[in-house]
Amino acid sequence: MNAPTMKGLTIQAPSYVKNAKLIAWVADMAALCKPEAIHWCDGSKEEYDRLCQQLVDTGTFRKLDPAKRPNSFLALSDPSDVARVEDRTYICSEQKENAGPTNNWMAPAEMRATLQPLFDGCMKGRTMYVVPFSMGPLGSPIAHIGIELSDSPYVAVNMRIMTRMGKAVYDVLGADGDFVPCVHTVGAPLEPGQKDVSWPCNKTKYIVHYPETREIWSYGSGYGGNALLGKKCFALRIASNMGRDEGWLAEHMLILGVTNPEGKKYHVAAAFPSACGKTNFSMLVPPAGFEGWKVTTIGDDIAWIKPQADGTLRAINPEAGYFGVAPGTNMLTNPNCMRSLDQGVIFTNVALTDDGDVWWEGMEQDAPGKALPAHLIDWQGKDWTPQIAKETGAKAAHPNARFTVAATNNPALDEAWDDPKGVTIDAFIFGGRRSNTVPLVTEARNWVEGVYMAATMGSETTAAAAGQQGVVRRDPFAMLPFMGYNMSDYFQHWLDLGMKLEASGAKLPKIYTTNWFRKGADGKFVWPGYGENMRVLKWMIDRVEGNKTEGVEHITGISPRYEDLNWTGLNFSAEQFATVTSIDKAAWQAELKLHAELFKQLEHHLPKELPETKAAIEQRLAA
Ligand code: SAT
Ligand code: MN
Repeated sequence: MNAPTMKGLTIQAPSYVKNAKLIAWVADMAALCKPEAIHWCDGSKEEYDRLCQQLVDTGTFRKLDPAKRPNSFLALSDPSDVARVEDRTYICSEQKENAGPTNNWMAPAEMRATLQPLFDGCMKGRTMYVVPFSMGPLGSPIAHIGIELSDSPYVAVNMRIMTRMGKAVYDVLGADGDFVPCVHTVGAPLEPGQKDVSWPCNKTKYIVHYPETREIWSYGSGYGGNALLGKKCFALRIASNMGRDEGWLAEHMLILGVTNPEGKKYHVAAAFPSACGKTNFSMLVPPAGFEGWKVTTIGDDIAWIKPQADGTLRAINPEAGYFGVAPGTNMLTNPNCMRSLDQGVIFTNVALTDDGDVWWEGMEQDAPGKALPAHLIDWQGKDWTPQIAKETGAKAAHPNARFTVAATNNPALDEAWDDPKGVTIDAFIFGGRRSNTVPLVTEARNWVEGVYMAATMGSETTAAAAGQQGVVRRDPFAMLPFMGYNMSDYFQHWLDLGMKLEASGAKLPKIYTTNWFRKGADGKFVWPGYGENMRVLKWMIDRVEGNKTEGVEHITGISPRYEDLNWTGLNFSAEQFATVTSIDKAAWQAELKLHAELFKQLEHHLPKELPETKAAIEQRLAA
């Protein structure tokens, strides 16, 4: 039964693959995509090493100097394939309203008809990798299984780092277990004798989700968020649909553990948009003045959160690795991350040094005396010198250059990071990137006010997505690019969950908003950020612990006064504090107009609690 054949191609599944539905699906996809061969990934170290060597041989990878960066590789992408493509990303629900006004939509039948000719023969001359993966600890009641079919060995090796990938997944899947089918192609079939390029991709791109049938189809890109389908496509867009139907949450959130000097441990889940410091915050090193405090990482990008019978919320990190932004990472901004990158890393689109190591802008801010490298190969494979950079502004690393690294490389990894039960969430943080208006930190007075603040969050766009950078857009819950259904229904889902937990008599997690990014009159960031964010985190934790510290109420919630934060070890004046916390009435009036615009756009199914909360803010503003 394990060997249906298709046009001379034998779908010879390994004997440990018992799932008939899976085998039939692989056969169907092979018949459609017409790969030259099929490779069933077992997830072993040998397989990983073999595929990496193959990527070196074909020119996709360069092996870095093993003395400087053991077991590490650099991939330089096609210059057109460097970020997520939001305008090519679709939620193809049966009803347009279920995708909602924030998503691109096409009717499933129409999309299938569009994709059919693109996928027909798309893997010619290539190997189709069958990549079995678990999002979440294998067998965890919160975890789910996916199978990605991809013609990219780069995807296969990245998936081994980013997920629990390999043979053991089939034991959990069994003969009739369920999985999310994920099909990925770079969309670059090879004719007989045609030489491959180092980063195959296609100008045409489609990142397609069918929420009702829980399928993912990705065409034309080899880049992370478009191609590693366990991440945004499954763990957020498809999983948000599962969560809505089953009463749980799939969120664009890091999860950290924070232990106070008394030894009491708390867990915080924090949503920031892409490339706004989730990895840094999740690996935060408490600064001087915070002796006895400890921060540990459970996850750096995605949280799956399930309410329990006792009214608590339990969260897991569905991923097993970090796909983080390299530029700006250094021993000052994120020492734990730098140490994570010592070995076993896949770098994408950073620069190559002449001695076989990697470099990126902002790598050595801790060594101000240190000169720029005299020569590099930049992310486009071109010569780079400080002189060229000065003349042309050329960046050595792409601003969205990434590293892929196993969570187990992280010296601050939480001992419960792989616990199938997950951890109990005590507080949520929502943080946008805003040069003005939004204060450093605000505590919501209640769940509804917290949902309002998250729903109306704005953030300046970053290089994580193709398109214009630095423009403020509404990014509700930092989920705008990742929401798998109607945004207003998602707000309702959050409100319903809060009501349910409250009714069970449970203590609800507190909800905070933060903004590390306010700028002064000189256009520079005022708040030092990074490890210093511990000062804000401590205030939150002390508030969670029975309002051990004070704050002051204002139009959108409660914020600390200068004297409410611990300033030991940092020179930060009351004036500077005022610059990052002041509430400018005119700015907030303008801000509320933008909330009104958002609510107009999301009017279908918008929960009435949101405009009610807005009205209350307006009243306070007018008072
Ligand atoms: O590029 S990814 O989607 O993998 C990362 C991100 O944008 O958050
Ligand atoms: Mn992300």
